[in-house]
Amino acid sequence: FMMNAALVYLVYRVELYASVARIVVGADTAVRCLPDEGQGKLRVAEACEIFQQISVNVFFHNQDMHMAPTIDPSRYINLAVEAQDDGVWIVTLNRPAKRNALDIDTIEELVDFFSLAPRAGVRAVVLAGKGDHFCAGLDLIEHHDEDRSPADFMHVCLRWHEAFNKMEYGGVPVIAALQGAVVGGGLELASSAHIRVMDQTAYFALPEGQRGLFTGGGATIRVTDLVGKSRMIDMMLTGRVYQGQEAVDLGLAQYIVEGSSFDAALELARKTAENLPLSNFAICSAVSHMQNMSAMDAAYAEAVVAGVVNTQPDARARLAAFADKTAARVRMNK
Ligand code: 1HE
Repeated sequence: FMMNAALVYLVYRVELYASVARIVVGADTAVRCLPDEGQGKLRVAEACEIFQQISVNVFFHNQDMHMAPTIDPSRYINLAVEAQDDGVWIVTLNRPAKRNALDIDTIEELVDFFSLAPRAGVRAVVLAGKGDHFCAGLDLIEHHDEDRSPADFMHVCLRWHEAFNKMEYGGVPVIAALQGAVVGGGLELASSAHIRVMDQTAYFALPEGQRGLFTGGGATIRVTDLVGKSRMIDMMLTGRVYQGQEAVDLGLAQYIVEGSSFDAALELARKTAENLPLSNFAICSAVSHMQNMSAMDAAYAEAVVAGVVNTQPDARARLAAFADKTAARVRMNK
């Protein structure tokens, strides 16, 4: 019995280390991710799967599997956070009486949620605002009352960047559902989402110029990216408002709907959540990173990311379905 047990143990370790070698993950990461030896044997296929996941973590999250966090919706006050069955989460700015103006607590809650989301199994997020307006931007009353120093406000802005960068680069698809005012920092928030859906009431503006302010939440980067430098400067100088189809034509939103932008955003989020998480991770992280690189570096990084994503075991069933003609074909819209 002892001999057999030793043999099984030995084979088990050899199999595991073979798996480790196969995907080039450090042995200490591997050992920390193993089940207790007392818990029984691990088959090669399971070991490979675990290590494939570790490789994803090592490549993309640099996190230990056992540290995967959970999200506790009750911790949020200025946000309403709710999970759906299919891994779609709904995050709602929840200060309608203040037109969802972004005070520092709301920003901290956004940092918290979007820091956890990529490692907590969140497959897509609908970002919404409660009430008639998506978001009125910087909380001007808090800003007035705090009478901040330049250094203080620089740190406020850095927290905004932390939150919005987590959204844009986090790898989890974020679909913004827009209605009413999407202004100032509200537009900076919306432009950090990967998809924006507007209803007929939504309108976009940068009233900073009139308020004696300047954008501090990334509009100079993201809004300029959407509409171009000249239009962005015009919006800031004159307070010009864009709405309706014109806003879509300029790139401020990708969809405009007759009914509820929330319903449409939820539908898109559900569709998105059907993709493999690693594909979504690359789409919602790598594309943004690559925009910041030289073309040569971006092409190299693209090859590396495609090397990992396009060989993921989970994709094989989808490729097989295409090969055996059971997968849906890409067709024209009806
Ligand atoms: C606010 C804010 C706010 C409303 N901070 N409290 N953003 C702006 O310049 C937009 C300022 N807000 C507005 O133009 C309007 O409020 C809205 C078009 C968004 C909505 O209008 P309305 O008529 O529905 O609401 P209201 O009567 O103006 O405001 C209702 C309440 O929300 C009121 O509070 P109450 O306690 O007196 O009832 C408002 O004070 C409050 N409220 N907007 C604080 N923004 C990192 S830098 C970013 C720089 C910027 O974002 S600048 C752009 C700031």
